[in-house]
Amino acid sequence: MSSPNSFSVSTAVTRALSEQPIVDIHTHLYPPRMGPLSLWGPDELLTYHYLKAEASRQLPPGISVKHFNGLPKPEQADIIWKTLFVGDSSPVSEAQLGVVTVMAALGLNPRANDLSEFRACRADLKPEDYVDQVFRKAGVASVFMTNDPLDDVEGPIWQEGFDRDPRFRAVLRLDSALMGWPGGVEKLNALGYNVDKEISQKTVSELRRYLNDWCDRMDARYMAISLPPDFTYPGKSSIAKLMGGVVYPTARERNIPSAMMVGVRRQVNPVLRDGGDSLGSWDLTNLENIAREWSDVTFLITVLSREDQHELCVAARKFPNILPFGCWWFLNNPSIIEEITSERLELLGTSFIPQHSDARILDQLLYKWPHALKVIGPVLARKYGALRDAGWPLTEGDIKRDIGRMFGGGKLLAD
Ligand code: RAT
Ligand code: ZN
Repeated sequence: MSSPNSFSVSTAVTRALSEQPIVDIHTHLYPPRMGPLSLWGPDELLTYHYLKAEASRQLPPGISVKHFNGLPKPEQADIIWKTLFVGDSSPVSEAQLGVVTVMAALGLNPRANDLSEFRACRADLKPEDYVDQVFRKAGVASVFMTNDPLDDVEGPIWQEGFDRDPRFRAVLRLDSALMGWPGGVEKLNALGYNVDKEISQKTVSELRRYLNDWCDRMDARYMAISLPPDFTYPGKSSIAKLMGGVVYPTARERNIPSAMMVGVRRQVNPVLRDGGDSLGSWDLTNLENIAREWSDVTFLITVLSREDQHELCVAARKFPNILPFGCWWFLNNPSIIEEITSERLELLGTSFIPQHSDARILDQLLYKWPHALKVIGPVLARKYGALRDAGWPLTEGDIKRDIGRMFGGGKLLAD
């Protein structure tokens, strides 16, 4: 270990980031044992909804999005490849750059005319081995999944049981059960929970039984839900009643975090399916209300609107049970990550989780983490430089320790 002031801060930060096993606290990744949920390879990578939305702006003449939706996945991937990578403009968007980074990491030519080389390159590889390879290359130790027992594909996989891979940790996702209430009633009934459309005492206690049973069965490390920008708490809406009557008390009782991902306006353009969601700004006085009322529950919070980021930091200064995390979705772009990470460091020190990947396809770990760390590294280095300039005898050990806490899942999600 070097003595204070004798080492390069930026080299030390880069080293600490590259040596830190990353705990990725929100993804949509699943282990190969979960069969069709486990996505990897060029056809999945190219049909990622971020890319689909971008391709929809310039599809070849005669191909509408509706027509595109009906095509088999490999054909969709070919169209997106031709449109966004072989066309007459450079692939500079974050999602496009991501594909280029993945291909380069796999030793492929990203300027290829078609996907044949990419499709052939791992044809003989077992998915389990590819998971090992990608985790190792990306420096990822473990990922948190997005688990929904009401999902028609996922539910039966849990019911039948499978060998767990400890690197894939469970998170009970609540959107399909609780959002758009009473939309989830039928499926909850089918699983044996005696809930009614009316949010009665019986419904509340049956929903709590659902949450407890499934947190137990999955060994869920936290519960998560995405919420629209008009979510108010307290309130008379079904979702406000369900959060206050079901989710927060269960989080308290189990002593696990309640994660809220707020600001999504679902399906503003439904033809784009997963790519058709947008965002809006949230009134964070609602978060203050929640954090004040449930002061013994930890809230993992990420908000989708850029305008809300500063207010989230201020709210977290007032309430230690608010833990901001990640630069989510439309914010997962270098210019915005730089801004958000800087303001979080300035207002919260190191007491936040800087990033999650939100990867849906295994290969994406090969770009989402390197891209984010390329921006976060210099932001951290500038801050440590300022600290040393101010007279703090900084050591490499300090940097390593902080990075360990910020990227290793924090004390809540570390093991
Ligand atoms: O970033 C995404 O892929 C979004 O479609 C959502 O999955 C979002 O992250 C979510 O978890 O709702
Ligand atoms: Zn997500």
